Amino acid sequence: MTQPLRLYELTGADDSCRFSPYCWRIRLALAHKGLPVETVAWRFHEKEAIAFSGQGKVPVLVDGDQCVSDSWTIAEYLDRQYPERPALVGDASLKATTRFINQWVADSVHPALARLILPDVHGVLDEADQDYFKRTREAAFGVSLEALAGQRETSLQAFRDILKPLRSTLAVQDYLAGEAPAYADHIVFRRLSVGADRQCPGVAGPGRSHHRLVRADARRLRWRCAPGTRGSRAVGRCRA
Ligand SMILES: N[C@@H](CCC(=O)N[C@@H](CS)C(=O)NCC(=O)O)C(=O)O
Repeated sequence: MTQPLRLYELTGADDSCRFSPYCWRIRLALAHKGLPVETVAWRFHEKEAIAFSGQGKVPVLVDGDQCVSDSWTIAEYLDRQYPERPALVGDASLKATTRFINQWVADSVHPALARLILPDVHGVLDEADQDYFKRTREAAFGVSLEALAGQRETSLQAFRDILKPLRSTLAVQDYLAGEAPAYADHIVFRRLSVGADRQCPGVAGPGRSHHRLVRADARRLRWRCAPGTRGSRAVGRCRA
């Protein structure tokens, strides 16, 4: 494999504001595998740019003549395609647990975090995306973005409560995957780091105590992934 892989990632009005946790977990997955990647900034209104993938969401990964979408499918693909490199979802037993974490994050952590950050995300989007984002997210959550902004304190407490099993687990073991980080950790870590991003200062995360958790996680992962994402520069390395 000589050609870098290509990863389509959601971005705000500013090209460097890449806030999608689904895309970031694939960045981490590629770094974990040590695979070079070129990222392509993608916005909600650019559906035709990823139409070749047969669906309308990112992340989309292009690897030579192969195209894969959906973060879980991409992680499985990378393990299948690059078995000689460090495993992401791993053997059958780790994979089963990782699938649960993937689902827990999608069903519980993501909606709770979304209620906190959607109003800010709307503010950092390209103008051409803002109406679509407001309409679809308000329909999905059954509440206006303005009302969500007014419920921040309640949403923050709910979010912290949801993270309790994560805090308890990481108090007694270094990684969700066991002795070394794997895809289970990548799924969760980037979800938590929303709002701790220097690239997206317009998106306020869950606050300082939460940032302490993120910093602790960053140390756990020995996070070395260079944040530079402007244009389609390659992603840095992650020594996890
Ligand atoms: N199950 C998918 C979810 C991906 C997803 O929801 N992506 C969002 C960005 S975070 C998206 O592309 N949304 C497009 C839209 O809402 O039109 C995965 O795990 O990759």
